[in-house]
Amino acid sequence: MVKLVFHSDIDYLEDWLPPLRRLLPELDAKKSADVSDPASIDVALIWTPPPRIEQYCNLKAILSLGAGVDQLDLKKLPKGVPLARLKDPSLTEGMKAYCMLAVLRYHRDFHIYERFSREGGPWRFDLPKPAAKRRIGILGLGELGASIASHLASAGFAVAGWARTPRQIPGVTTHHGWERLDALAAGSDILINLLPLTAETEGILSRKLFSQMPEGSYLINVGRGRHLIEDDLLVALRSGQLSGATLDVFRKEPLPPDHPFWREPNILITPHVATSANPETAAQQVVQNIERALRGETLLNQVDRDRGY
Ligand code: NDP
Ligand code: OXD
Repeated sequence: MVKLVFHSDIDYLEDWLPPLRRLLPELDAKKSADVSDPASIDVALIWTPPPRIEQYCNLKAILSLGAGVDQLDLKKLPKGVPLARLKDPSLTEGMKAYCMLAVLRYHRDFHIYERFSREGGPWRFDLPKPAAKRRIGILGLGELGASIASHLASAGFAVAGWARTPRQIPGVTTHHGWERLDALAAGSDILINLLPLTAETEGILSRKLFSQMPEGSYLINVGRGRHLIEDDLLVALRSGQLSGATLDVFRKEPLPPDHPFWREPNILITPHVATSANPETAAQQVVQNIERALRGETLLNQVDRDRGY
């Protein structure tokens, strides 16, 4: 019998249990609220840490329910327990669709036609720009960023990306290191953030970065809310330095009803739905990692806890 604790306020054990049990019939999985003996638990499958995580003193692995792990607050997790994040085709497929939709909305001026439709006109248009003349910059070229970059490049856009270390992606111009961030920003008519939240990347979407982007450009933030300095975005939008922002992630979620973003005309808000893992496919990686953890092996997609992603 393998004992697993499940903890999340956005995912349901009822969705995960059938595909997990199909692959691992001897699994005994409980929600954190139903665990009476934390010391008996082998593995944690969690979005955020369960209450009293320090009492789960025999954990062999912590498995994130997300691609990101910052929400687990790495410093507070028990030391020495390996941590893995999710990589799954369902996550990539959802993010590709979201980013393509958000890019096309700006590229084909739908954000302007939405306003004209609400306001009763005018009947006015600009001729569409060819995709090859629309420069898309992507911060983060990992599992998601690299796929989104290739997807947009194959749709004809001029795509560039930025990572920490050198990356090669056919059809995509790549930059790496802080000294190349200005070049990426200066060539981004639309900038997509797909970085993990770490001590280094927190606050990267700032006045400084916006001032390096072309006047009238757009931001799409699907990374994390703490990548963005919120007041700097409002200043950039109100001055016209940026023309619009599509935001899926926020410092505080749900976004409070009195937050100024709700009333900013050039911000489109989505409630952290850019993508999510489908338990039917992602269960395979979870079970492989449970088996690896029990054998004392390195996990698939194991997180470097010092690096933060
Ligand atoms: P990966 O870990 O696969 O990729 C991270 C990328 O960011 C890598 O290319 C990495 O560079 C780069 N990076 C990290 N730190 C730096 C730095 N200091 N400077 C420059 N580049 C850096 O992550 P994923 O692609 O799987 O996911 C990215 C993020 O997307 C997640 O962490 C999560 O926050 C967010 N996300 C949001 C979702 C939503 O619904 N809104 C859903 C899923 C994920 P290198 O290649 O050199 O290591
Ligand atoms: C994730 C997310 O990190 O949904 O997977 O944000």
